Amino acid sequence: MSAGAPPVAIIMGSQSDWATMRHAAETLDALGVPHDDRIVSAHRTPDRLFAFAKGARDAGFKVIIAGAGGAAHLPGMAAAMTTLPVLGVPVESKALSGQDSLLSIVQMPAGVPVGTLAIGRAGAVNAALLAASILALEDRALSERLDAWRRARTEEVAERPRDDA
Ligand code: RP5
Repeated sequence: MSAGAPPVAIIMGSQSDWATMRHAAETLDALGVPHDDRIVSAHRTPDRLFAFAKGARDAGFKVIIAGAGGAAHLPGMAAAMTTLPVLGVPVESKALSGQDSLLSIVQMPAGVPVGTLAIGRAGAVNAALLAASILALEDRALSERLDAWRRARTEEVAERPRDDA
């Protein structure tokens, strides 16, 4: 298999997860990190998940960001089939506000790690930042873009609150 994939794969259990996971994609875009975004459902497309996770390293991916909601098996199942770093994003569910997603993703047994982020948008953004940090270990230019991104966030914070904000 060729190693031509971008460094980050963003996978999600459903089209409905994209509203959350697009924040990971946009953050990677802002940092100049290419990514491949795919719907890969642990429940509805298990063969697709198997093929993706088993082939991810040979395809050239370096980090996997996996978002899912409810009975959110996707990150854990992906981690079961690859030793690439897997960052899990709990998508906010209607029934339990994402607490089901969070607990499904975070409570992995010892031996199969999933780096679990916060529920929803914050988790998606931070998963992208962590993925970039991992890649920046061996990419000085990306490390400098990450520093600049963080500086820009700091500079956005006003000294005093405004009435019209
Ligand atoms: C999970 O079920 C998906 O990750 C999604 O968050 C949730 C609901 O999926 P849909 O019914 O919207 O396709 O597998």
